[in-house]
Amino acid sequence: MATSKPRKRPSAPADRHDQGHDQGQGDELHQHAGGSHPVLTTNQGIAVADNQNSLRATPRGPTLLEDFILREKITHFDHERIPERIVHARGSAAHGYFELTRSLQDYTRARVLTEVGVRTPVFTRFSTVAGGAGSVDTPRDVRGFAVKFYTREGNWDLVGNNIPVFFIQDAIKFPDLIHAVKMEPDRAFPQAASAHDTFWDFVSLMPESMHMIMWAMSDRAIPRSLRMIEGFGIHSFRLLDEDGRSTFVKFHWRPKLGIQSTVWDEAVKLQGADNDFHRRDLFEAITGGDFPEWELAVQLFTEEQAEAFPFDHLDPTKIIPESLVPLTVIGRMVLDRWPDNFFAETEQVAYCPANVPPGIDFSNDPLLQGRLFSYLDTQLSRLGGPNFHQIPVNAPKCPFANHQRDGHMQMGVPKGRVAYDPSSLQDDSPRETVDGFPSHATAPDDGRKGRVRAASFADHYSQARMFFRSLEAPEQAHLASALVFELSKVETAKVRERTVSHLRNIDQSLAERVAAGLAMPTLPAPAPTATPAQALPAAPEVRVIGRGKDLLKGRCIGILFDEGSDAGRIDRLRKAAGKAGATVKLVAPKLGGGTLSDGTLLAADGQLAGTPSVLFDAVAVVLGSEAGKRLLKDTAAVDFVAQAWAHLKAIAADDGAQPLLKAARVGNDAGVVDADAAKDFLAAAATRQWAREPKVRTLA
Ligand code: HDE
Repeated sequence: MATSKPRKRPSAPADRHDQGHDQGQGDELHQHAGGSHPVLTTNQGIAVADNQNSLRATPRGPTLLEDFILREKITHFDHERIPERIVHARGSAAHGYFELTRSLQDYTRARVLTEVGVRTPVFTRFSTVAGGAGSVDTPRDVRGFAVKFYTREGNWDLVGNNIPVFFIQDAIKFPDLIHAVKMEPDRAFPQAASAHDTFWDFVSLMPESMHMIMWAMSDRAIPRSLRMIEGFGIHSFRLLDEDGRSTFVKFHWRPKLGIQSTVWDEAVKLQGADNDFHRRDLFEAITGGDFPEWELAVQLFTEEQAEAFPFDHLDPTKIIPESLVPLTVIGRMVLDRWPDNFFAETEQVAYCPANVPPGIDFSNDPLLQGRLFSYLDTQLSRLGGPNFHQIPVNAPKCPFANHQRDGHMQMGVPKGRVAYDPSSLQDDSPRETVDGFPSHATAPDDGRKGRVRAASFADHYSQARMFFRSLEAPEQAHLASALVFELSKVETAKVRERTVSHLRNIDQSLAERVAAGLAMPTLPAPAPTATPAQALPAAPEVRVIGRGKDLLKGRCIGILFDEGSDAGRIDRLRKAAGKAGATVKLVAPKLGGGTLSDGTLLAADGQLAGTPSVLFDAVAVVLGSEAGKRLLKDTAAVDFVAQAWAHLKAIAADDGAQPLLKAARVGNDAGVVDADAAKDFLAAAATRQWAREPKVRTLA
């Protein structure tokens, strides 16, 4: 109800919408009940005195249609959702900057790649591909890695993934691929999962997807953190120098924290423990001042070099091994600011691979060519019209001007009579640039039209084999087990068999392991192919193990304690872990924590029942003997330890925790240490205990 308290003049609110408004005018009328809050108004600027009750005919009578405050509020609410992205719907993003450390001026005139030391603002969005906007963060899936550089010469969008190849060679297959991987249309499940018939039916009929399948079934597709994934532009692009001479380029992002993955059982349990595991991790790191960072590296090569490659670099199912073209680091990206508003920024950001400044150009990769069309097209309907470039997160930060006018949600107020070109009536109307730079490579094409696939795109197995054979043994076992898991969800026997028939062309041992994991009575014949796999040198860069960094920075250690826990021990562990760069979170059966051995009260960050050990990279269990016995009756406590053991994590435990370790069937290895051996614990916590894996699960 309206208040009768004295009214004060409000101070200017940060989120005040002043657009199109003569500032200050009417402010004396917008006074409110006190304090420094702005006055609540309708979208028309009418002050609202009662935001609790709608207008009624009588206190218990009907609501009146004339209540424009209610109608406006509900109407706006009814339209709050926009269509989610058809792919990459679930994402998290952050602001930051890109700083060039090495000039590419010999190759390009794009200033973002030639001006060393200049910090270009960026907005970077990470995403899963298959799930809807409200799905989980940790399914087995490719991760999107899209960077918008607000360069001085206009926006450059490098819209990549965390895997350097793709499923298909031609954009015309994209709707089929996505229809096959998304939930099946009749039953509307599974959500955010490739483990179902339609996906495997499609890919097993598309041998070109086999290299990508190797990556997607590898540990790359179950990352520990978005801060620990690589990013790839995938396609070859071109760089153009001042004279229009072109060099091919592939872009790579490499995380400063190294690459790190989860184990599959952990990823599955994370889905229950925290739907937002990756989003929260990124949020906590950035808002806590621990800014994630990536190196940008390039592979540069000429047309002549490309012709000598044993594959076609225009085929997006191929990588260029680093042994062939090494990486050159040219800059770094730091993400240092979480968006102020998820919808306004992360949801409304619109990336498009066609957005390139002069000096960066496209190759003829047929997948890239299709993408150049798709993004603007989808955004017209997703964001409701042709003016979405005016949304702050999408607008260039350099001046921009043209004669495009009107349309839905036009936010600008163009002045003058001239909205065409050429014109002579207005001196300040925009004109074409006079620098004469061609902006497009001038390579001749032979001009024969046809719906054809180049013969150079025909080898579907060599790099798939190279990938599998380059992995470390535990990674190979994970990949084989992932295939067994996925195919075990496939109901149609012929689809399982057809998939294994491709595996035979990739690696016989892999096919045998998967067939055994599925208990197939006979091994299917190899899939027919005119282009059998060639033996290629190993490419160590595809591994995850060994390419991570044994760092505590970026990792999180959970300490489980309870009433009576040893105060000194907890304190020493916390200090040592903090000094080594890890985050520490305290877990107790009750959020209020407990009174420690020295009489101090320690509160927890998480309640045991809702804070399982999957949320941590390593755990310490510090319990007095009473609590140690008490917690034996709590499956959440037993699981806390058992899962840390099963997920190959370091465990530090004191005497009081030993009964719990016994109940959790924790064995002995270098990763299980005494709670007082902080140094050993932290060394073990910086990595995974791969040697333990055969003790804890049967892998294919
Ligand atoms: Fe995309 N993709 N894509 N894609 N893609 C979209 O654009 C598309 C492909 C990627 O955080 C859509 O605004 C086609 C490869 C990312 O907002 C859509 C083809 C790679 C994102 C679209 C591909 C990507 C998208 C959906 C095959 C890695 C999320 C919503 C020719 C290099 C960007 C939207 C963000 C989003 C089309 C294949 C990366 C429909 C047609 C290959 C990271 O336009």
